[in-house]
Amino acid sequence: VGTETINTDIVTLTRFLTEEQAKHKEATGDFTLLCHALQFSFKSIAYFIRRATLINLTGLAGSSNTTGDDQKKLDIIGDDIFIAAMRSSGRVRVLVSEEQEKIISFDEHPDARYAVVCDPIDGSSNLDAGVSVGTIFGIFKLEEGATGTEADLLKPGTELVASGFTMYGASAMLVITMKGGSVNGFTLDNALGEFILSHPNMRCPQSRAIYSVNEGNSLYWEDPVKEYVNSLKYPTEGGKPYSARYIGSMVADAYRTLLYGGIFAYPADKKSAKGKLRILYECAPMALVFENAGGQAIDSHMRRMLEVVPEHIHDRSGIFLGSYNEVQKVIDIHKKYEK
Ligand code: P6P
Repeated sequence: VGTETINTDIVTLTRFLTEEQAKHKEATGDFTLLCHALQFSFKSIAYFIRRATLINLTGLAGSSNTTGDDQKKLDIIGDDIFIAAMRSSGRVRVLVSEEQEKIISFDEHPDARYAVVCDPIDGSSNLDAGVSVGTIFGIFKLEEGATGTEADLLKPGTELVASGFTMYGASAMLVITMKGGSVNGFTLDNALGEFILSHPNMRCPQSRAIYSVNEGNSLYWEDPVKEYVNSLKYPTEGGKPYSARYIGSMVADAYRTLLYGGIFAYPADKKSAKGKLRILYECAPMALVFENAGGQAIDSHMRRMLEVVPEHIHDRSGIFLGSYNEVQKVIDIHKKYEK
């Protein structure tokens, strides 16, 4: 291979974060250190997921370790890794995890100014099937004087400082965006142990005839949702029907939608009046990514997802997100039902 084809100016996540920090003269470096702890947790989780498949399939290391502890489920391992990384960063005051009923306050770091919300391993029920699972995260900066109580965390996604998600597939992917910034994709080079910028400035296509929803819930859908989905499947103006793509793992469905375009929906319905997905660590972080990539994200009341305020840390919401024009179709159809 000629040397001219080898990229010797690789942008790692570490370099990207350093360059980002340099753009903000007032930056203390705390956010950068927090992101380094984040990326370490992603590398560790990626490692365990790769090994877990091997362990489960081949029984390597047996069902318990030398001290007789039960083999932890991956969600617990992922959660433990994430909590340890956030705690040891010394930059996080409080953490919300899908795996933890209550908030986790790091009282040993009373001056830390960041709050992190996360789903350490979203979609973990799909793990045995080899489906991509991932971590979804959001970062808030606490108000001056806030001590990181639950009330400090009931914020709209518009106050997110950054958010993103990872996808632990053949090679781990990380998609991250800062408030008012672009969306950047990084691929984990397992040999280097570095996330490499592979998808700079990701833009969600404005339209795409792909819809991603669990049609197994259609019995429970409200009329506007039924009319909307039927308009894609049985087009009246002579267009071709949309393609259906549903993986059942939010990070995988979201990543495909970000890359190819289309729409992902988990509507609130008669069975789940508030929807299934959690506002703080699934809907809001994803909504920030899609808005920063030129897409849209709304809830089942057609409100901008980023403006929805959770009533409690595990509060849920319906969500439609993806290509700007595809989400607009949902809004237009719902308008017909407004009283
Ligand atoms: P359903 C996975 O359990 C999850 O939380 C998301 O990752 C995914 O989008 C959704 O639930 C799938 O839910 O009801 O279609 O299986």
